[in-house]
Amino acid sequence: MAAERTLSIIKPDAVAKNVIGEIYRRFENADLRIVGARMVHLSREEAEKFYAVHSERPFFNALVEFMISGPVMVQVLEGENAIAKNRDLMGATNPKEAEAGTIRGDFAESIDANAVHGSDGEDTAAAEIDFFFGQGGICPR
Ligand code: RTP
Ligand code: MG
Repeated sequence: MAAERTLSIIKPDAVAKNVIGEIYRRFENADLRIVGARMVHLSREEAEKFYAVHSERPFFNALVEFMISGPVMVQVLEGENAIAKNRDLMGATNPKEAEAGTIRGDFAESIDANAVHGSDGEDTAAAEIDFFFGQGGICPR
């Protein structure tokens, strides 16, 4: 299978916990390469745009508030089956349901402060990578 790319975000809770390196280690151990990365403190407008698909959901405001509460670390992961592989590494959305050994199982506090975001399909991966890296910043190897 050809190499695939996905967008990953280490959310404000995990950045505050100083576990960026721990999470990067898990990507690398799973043979995912970081081919682009930037740290950003999202504005409300950016967070609302990024999560626009959820704009009608009851948790939308809490999600946006949380995502702008501190800086996030954004990366493009590349590798075989990268989208599904990253979702497996992340674990269940609700950390109460996430298995130990997954990123959320080990680092997430709550369904809002759940440590990481990962694209959920080919179309969203392409759109989310474009959102953060459309002006450049990906370094293929
Ligand atoms: P993400 O997009 O952040 O990778 O997470 P996900 O695919 O596992 O979950 P998704 O359904 O896309 O929801 C996006 C984020 O919204 C928050 N959420 N809160 N209170 C709730 O019922 C609820 N449901 C979702 C979570 O922070 C989730 O990561
Ligand atoms: Mg999602």
